[in-house]
Amino acid sequence: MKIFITGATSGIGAAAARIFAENGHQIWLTGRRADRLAEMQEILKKDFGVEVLSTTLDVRDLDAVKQVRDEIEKQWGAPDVILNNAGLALGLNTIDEGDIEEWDTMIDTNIKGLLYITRLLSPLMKDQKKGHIINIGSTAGKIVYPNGNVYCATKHAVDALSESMRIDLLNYNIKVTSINPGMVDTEFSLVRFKGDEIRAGATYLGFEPLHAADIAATIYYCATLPPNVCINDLTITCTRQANGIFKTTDEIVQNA
Ligand code: NDP
Ligand code: 8X3
Repeated sequence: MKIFITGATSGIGAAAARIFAENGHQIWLTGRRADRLAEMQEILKKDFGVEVLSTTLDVRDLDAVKQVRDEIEKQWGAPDVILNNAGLALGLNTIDEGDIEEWDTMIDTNIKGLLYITRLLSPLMKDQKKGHIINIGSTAGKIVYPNGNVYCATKHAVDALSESMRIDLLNYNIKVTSINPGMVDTEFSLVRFKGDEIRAGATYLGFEPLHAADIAATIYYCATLPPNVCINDLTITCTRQANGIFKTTDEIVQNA
Protein backbone atom coordinates (compact mmCIF):
# COMPACT_ATOMS: atom_id res chain seq x y z
CA MET A 1 0.00 0.00 0.00
CA LYS A 2 1.23 3.54 -0.76
CA ILE A 3 0.28 6.11 1.85
CA PHE A 4 0.73 9.88 1.52
CA ILE A 5 0.78 11.66 4.88
CA THR A 6 0.46 15.36 5.69
CA GLY A 7 1.84 16.53 9.03
CA ALA A 8 4.14 13.52 9.33
CA THR A 9 6.82 15.30 11.36
CA SER A 10 5.27 14.70 14.77
CA GLY A 11 2.39 13.27 16.78
CA ILE A 12 -0.31 11.33 14.95
CA GLY A 13 1.23 11.69 11.48
CA ALA A 14 4.64 10.43 12.63
CA ALA A 15 3.07 7.49 14.50
CA ALA A 16 0.99 6.64 11.43
CA ALA A 17 4.11 6.64 9.25
CA ARG A 18 5.76 4.24 11.67
CA ILE A 19 2.95 1.69 11.83
CA PHE A 20 2.56 1.60 8.03
CA ALA A 21 6.34 1.25 7.56
CA GLU A 22 6.47 -1.45 10.23
CA ASN A 23 3.94 -3.39 8.20
CA GLY A 24 5.88 -3.10 4.97
CA HIS A 25 3.99 -0.30 3.23
CA GLN A 26 5.39 2.55 1.13
CA ILE A 27 5.30 5.96 2.77
CA TRP A 28 5.39 9.55 1.54
CA LEU A 29 6.12 11.90 4.41
CA THR A 30 5.33 15.61 4.28
CA GLY A 31 5.48 18.52 6.70
CA ARG A 32 7.19 21.86 7.01
CA ARG A 33 10.18 20.78 9.13
CA ALA A 34 12.74 19.42 6.68
CA ASP A 35 15.16 18.25 9.39
CA ARG A 36 12.54 16.02 10.98
CA LEU A 37 11.49 14.62 7.62
CA ALA A 38 15.07 13.68 6.80
CA GLU A 39 15.56 12.06 10.19
CA MET A 40 12.32 10.08 9.97
CA GLN A 41 13.03 8.99 6.42
CA GLU A 42 16.38 7.57 7.48
CA ILE A 43 15.04 5.82 10.59
CA LEU A 44 12.04 4.24 8.86
CA LYS A 45 14.17 3.02 5.95
CA LYS A 46 16.78 1.60 8.31
CA ASP A 47 14.34 -0.01 10.74
CA PHE A 48 11.85 -1.44 8.27
CA GLY A 49 13.56 -1.49 4.84
CA VAL A 50 10.59 0.07 3.08
CA GLU A 51 10.42 2.84 0.47
CA VAL A 52 10.11 6.18 2.24
CA LEU A 53 9.82 9.36 0.19
CA SER A 54 9.54 12.81 1.66
CA THR A 55 8.78 16.35 0.57
CA THR A 56 8.90 19.52 2.60
CA LEU A 57 5.39 20.84 2.24
CA ASP A 58 3.26 23.57 3.74
CA VAL A 59 -0.30 22.51 2.92
CA ARG A 60 -1.32 26.18 2.69
CA ASP A 61 0.87 26.64 -0.37
CA LEU A 62 -1.25 25.67 -3.38
CA ASP A 63 1.66 25.80 -5.85
CA ALA A 64 3.70 23.49 -3.62
CA VAL A 65 0.75 21.09 -3.38
CA LYS A 66 0.53 21.10 -7.20
CA GLN A 67 4.25 20.27 -7.42
CA VAL A 68 3.94 17.40 -4.98
CA ARG A 69 0.93 16.08 -6.92
CA ASP A 70 3.07 15.99 -10.10
CA GLU A 71 5.85 14.22 -8.23
CA ILE A 72 3.45 11.62 -6.83
CA GLU A 73 2.01 11.00 -10.27
CA LYS A 74 5.53 10.42 -11.59
CA GLN A 75 6.72 8.16 -8.78
CA TRP A 76 3.58 6.30 -7.76
CA GLY A 77 0.83 6.98 -10.28
CA ALA A 78 -1.54 7.45 -7.37
CA PRO A 79 -1.50 6.98 -3.61
CA ASP A 80 -3.67 4.22 -2.15
CA VAL A 81 -4.24 6.24 1.00
CA ILE A 82 -4.17 9.99 1.63
CA LEU A 83 -3.91 10.83 5.30
CA ASN A 84 -5.13 14.42 5.73
CA ASN A 85 -3.63 14.94 9.15
CA ALA A 86 -1.76 18.29 9.13
CA GLY A 87 -3.49 20.69 11.45
CA LEU A 88 -3.21 22.81 14.53
CA ALA A 89 -4.97 24.84 17.18
CA LEU A 90 -3.66 28.25 18.20
CA GLY A 91 -4.79 29.88 21.42
CA LEU A 92 -7.90 29.46 23.51
CA ASN A 93 -9.83 32.72 23.66
CA THR A 94 -13.38 34.02 23.64
CA ILE A 95 -14.60 35.15 20.22
CA ASP A 96 -14.32 38.85 21.15
CA GLU A 97 -10.68 38.47 22.17
CA GLY A 98 -9.40 35.99 19.57
CA ASP A 99 -6.28 36.68 17.53
CA ILE A 100 -7.28 37.15 13.88
CA GLU A 101 -3.90 36.06 12.55
CA GLU A 102 -4.23 32.81 14.49
CA TRP A 103 -7.74 32.32 13.10
CA ASP A 104 -6.38 32.73 9.57
CA THR A 105 -3.63 30.18 10.20
CA MET A 106 -6.07 27.59 11.55
CA ILE A 107 -8.54 28.13 8.72
CA ASP A 108 -5.81 28.10 6.06
CA THR A 109 -4.23 24.92 7.42
CA ASN A 110 -7.08 22.82 8.77
CA ILE A 111 -9.66 23.61 6.09
CA LYS A 112 -7.98 25.06 3.02
CA GLY A 113 -4.86 22.88 3.26
CA LEU A 114 -6.98 19.76 3.53
CA LEU A 115 -9.01 20.96 0.55
CA TYR A 116 -5.93 21.68 -1.59
CA ILE A 117 -4.53 18.20 -0.92
CA THR A 118 -7.86 16.53 -1.61
CA ARG A 119 -8.63 18.54 -4.73
CA LEU A 120 -5.22 17.89 -6.26
CA LEU A 121 -4.67 14.26 -5.26
CA SER A 122 -8.14 12.73 -5.45
CA PRO A 123 -8.22 12.85 -9.31
CA LEU A 124 -5.22 10.47 -9.27
CA MET A 125 -7.28 8.01 -7.25
CA LYS A 126 -10.31 8.63 -9.43
CA ASP A 127 -8.35 7.55 -12.52
CA GLN A 128 -7.50 4.26 -10.80
CA LYS A 129 -11.03 3.74 -9.49
CA LYS A 130 -9.75 3.06 -6.00
CA GLY A 131 -8.37 4.87 -3.03
CA HIS A 132 -8.93 5.84 0.56
CA ILE A 133 -8.97 9.34 1.99
CA ILE A 134 -8.60 9.47 5.76
CA ASN A 135 -9.31 12.83 7.36
CA ILE A 136 -8.28 13.58 10.92
CA GLY A 137 -11.12 15.56 12.45
CA SER A 138 -11.64 15.86 16.19
CA THR A 139 -14.18 15.62 18.98
CA ALA A 140 -13.97 19.42 18.54
CA GLY A 141 -15.64 18.84 15.17
CA LYS A 142 -18.60 17.15 16.82
CA ILE A 143 -19.30 19.47 19.75
CA VAL A 144 -17.80 22.87 20.56
CA TYR A 145 -16.13 23.71 23.87
CA PRO A 146 -15.69 27.11 25.56
CA ASN A 147 -13.05 29.31 23.88
CA GLY A 148 -12.47 26.72 21.16
CA ASN A 149 -14.57 28.69 18.62
CA VAL A 150 -12.41 28.87 15.47
CA TYR A 151 -10.49 25.61 16.00
CA CYS A 152 -13.81 23.84 16.64
CA ALA A 153 -15.27 25.47 13.52
CA THR A 154 -12.39 24.22 11.38
CA LYS A 155 -12.93 20.68 12.64
CA HIS A 156 -16.69 20.96 12.06
CA ALA A 157 -15.71 21.90 8.50
CA VAL A 158 -13.57 18.76 8.25
CA ASP A 159 -16.58 16.74 9.42
CA ALA A 160 -18.80 18.30 6.74
CA LEU A 161 -16.15 17.91 4.05
CA SER A 162 -15.66 14.25 4.89
CA GLU A 163 -19.37 13.65 4.39
CA SER A 164 -19.31 15.59 1.12
CA MET A 165 -16.26 13.82 -0.24
CA ARG A 166 -17.83 10.46 0.51
CA ILE A 167 -20.84 11.37 -1.62
CA ASP A 168 -18.88 13.08 -4.42
CA LEU A 169 -16.38 10.25 -4.79
CA LEU A 170 -18.82 7.38 -4.34
CA ASN A 171 -18.88 6.45 -8.02
CA TYR A 172 -15.09 6.11 -8.14
CA ASN A 173 -14.74 3.44 -5.47
CA ILE A 174 -12.96 5.85 -3.12
CA LYS A 175 -13.42 5.33 0.61
CA VAL A 176 -13.60 8.35 2.89
CA THR A 177 -13.02 7.89 6.60
CA SER A 178 -13.23 10.59 9.22
CA ILE A 179 -11.38 9.82 12.45
CA ASN A 180 -12.24 12.13 15.34
CA PRO A 181 -9.91 11.84 18.32
CA GLY A 182 -10.36 13.38 21.73
CA MET A 183 -7.26 14.49 23.64
CA VAL A 184 -4.04 12.97 22.34
CA ASP A 185 -0.69 13.64 23.97
CA THR A 186 1.30 15.04 21.04
CA GLU A 187 2.88 18.43 20.30
CA PHE A 188 -0.66 19.74 19.75
CA SER A 189 -0.99 21.58 23.09
CA LEU A 190 2.59 22.84 22.96
CA VAL A 191 1.75 24.43 19.59
CA ARG A 192 -1.60 25.74 20.87
CA PHE A 193 0.11 27.42 23.86
CA LYS A 194 3.13 28.57 21.87
CA GLY A 195 5.76 26.47 23.56
CA ASP A 196 4.48 26.96 27.14
CA GLU A 197 5.31 23.48 28.47
CA ILE A 198 3.59 23.97 31.83
CA ARG A 199 0.30 25.01 30.25
CA ALA A 200 0.54 22.29 27.63
CA GLY A 201 1.34 19.63 30.24
CA ALA A 202 -1.60 20.74 32.42
CA THR A 203 -3.98 19.69 29.63
CA TYR A 204 -3.26 16.03 30.36
CA LEU A 205 -2.91 16.11 34.15
CA GLY A 206 -4.79 13.57 36.29
CA PHE A 207 -5.68 11.08 33.58
CA GLU A 208 -4.09 9.10 30.79
CA PRO A 209 -4.94 10.69 27.44
CA LEU A 210 -4.79 8.93 24.11
CA HIS A 211 -1.32 8.51 22.65
CA ALA A 212 -0.39 9.09 19.01
CA ALA A 213 0.17 5.34 18.61
CA ASP A 214 -3.49 4.70 19.58
CA ILE A 215 -4.68 6.86 16.71
CA ALA A 216 -2.09 5.40 14.34
CA ALA A 217 -3.38 1.90 15.12
CA THR A 218 -6.93 3.09 14.42
CA ILE A 219 -5.87 4.64 11.12
CA TYR A 220 -4.10 1.42 10.19
CA TYR A 221 -7.15 -0.65 11.09
CA CYS A 222 -9.42 1.52 8.92
CA ALA A 223 -6.95 1.43 6.01
CA THR A 224 -6.56 -2.34 6.01
CA LEU A 225 -10.20 -3.43 6.04
CA PRO A 226 -11.45 -5.46 3.07
CA PRO A 227 -12.28 -3.53 -0.14
CA ASN A 228 -16.03 -3.73 0.51
CA VAL A 229 -15.79 -2.24 4.01
CA CYS A 230 -15.45 1.46 4.85
CA ILE A 231 -15.56 3.01 8.30
CA ASN A 232 -17.16 6.35 7.52
CA ASP A 233 -16.92 8.12 10.80
CA LEU A 234 -15.17 7.16 14.00
CA THR A 235 -14.89 9.03 17.29
CA ILE A 236 -12.23 7.86 19.71
CA THR A 237 -11.43 9.23 23.16
CA CYS A 238 -9.44 8.08 26.16
CA THR A 239 -11.50 6.35 28.84
CA ARG A 240 -11.53 9.46 31.02
CA GLN A 241 -13.18 11.57 28.29
CA ALA A 242 -16.82 11.38 27.14
CA ASN A 243 -16.70 14.10 24.48
CA GLY A 244 -15.10 17.49 23.80
CA ILE A 245 -16.51 18.90 27.04
CA PHE A 246 -16.83 16.18 29.65
CA LYS A 247 -13.76 14.56 31.10
CA THR A 248 -12.79 13.25 34.50
CA THR A 249 -9.63 12.40 36.43
CA ASP A 250 -8.32 9.17 37.91
CA GLU A 251 -8.81 10.62 41.40
CA ILE A 252 -12.49 11.33 40.85
CA VAL A 253 -13.03 7.85 39.40
CA GLN A 254 -11.27 6.22 42.36
CA ASN A 255 -13.34 8.16 44.89
CA ALA A 256 -16.66 7.68 43.14
P1 NDP B 1 1.27 17.75 16.33
O1 NDP B 1 1.44 19.19 16.61
O2 NDP B 1 2.13 16.78 17.02
O3 NDP B 1 1.36 17.49 14.75
C1 NDP B 1 0.81 18.37 13.82
C2 NDP B 1 1.42 18.11 12.46
O4 NDP B 1 0.83 19.01 11.52
C3 NDP B 1 2.92 18.35 12.47
O5 NDP B 1 3.55 17.30 11.75
C4 NDP B 1 3.07 19.66 11.71
O6 NDP B 1 4.29 19.62 10.99
C5 NDP B 1 1.88 19.60 10.76
N1 NDP B 1 1.49 20.91 10.26
C6 NDP B 1 1.03 21.98 10.94
N2 NDP B 1 0.82 23.01 10.10
C7 NDP B 1 1.17 22.57 8.86
C8 NDP B 1 1.19 23.16 7.58
N3 NDP B 1 0.82 24.44 7.37
N4 NDP B 1 1.59 22.42 6.53
C9 NDP B 1 1.97 21.14 6.70
N5 NDP B 1 1.98 20.52 7.88
C10 NDP B 1 1.59 21.24 8.95
O7 NDP B 1 -0.28 17.45 16.64
P2 NDP B 1 -1.18 16.16 16.38
O8 NDP B 1 -0.40 15.03 15.89
O9 NDP B 1 -2.00 15.98 17.59
O10 NDP B 1 -2.13 16.74 15.24
C11 NDP B 1 -2.44 16.04 14.06
C12 NDP B 1 -3.89 16.27 13.71
O11 NDP B 1 -4.70 15.72 14.73
C13 NDP B 1 -4.31 17.74 13.59
O12 NDP B 1 -5.16 17.89 12.49
C14 NDP B 1 -5.09 17.98 14.89
O13 NDP B 1 -6.03 19.00 14.75
C15 NDP B 1 -5.72 16.63 15.07
N6 NDP B 1 -6.18 16.31 16.42
C16 NDP B 1 -5.32 16.34 17.48
C17 NDP B 1 -5.78 16.02 18.75
C18 NDP B 1 -4.92 16.11 19.96
O14 NDP B 1 -5.45 16.18 21.09
N7 NDP B 1 -3.60 16.06 19.84
C19 NDP B 1 -7.18 15.59 18.96
C20 NDP B 1 -7.98 15.61 17.77
C21 NDP B 1 -7.49 15.93 16.56
P3 NDP B 1 5.25 20.84 10.68
O15 NDP B 1 5.21 21.76 11.86
O16 NDP B 1 6.57 20.20 10.46
O17 NDP B 1 4.70 21.43 9.43
C1 8X3 C 1 -7.91 18.34 19.63
C2 8X3 C 1 -8.59 17.93 20.88
O1 8X3 C 1 -10.02 18.74 22.80
O2 8X3 C 1 -8.08 20.06 22.25
O3 8X3 C 1 -8.75 18.38 18.53
O4 8X3 C 1 -9.96 20.10 20.80
S1 8X3 C 1 -9.18 19.28 21.71
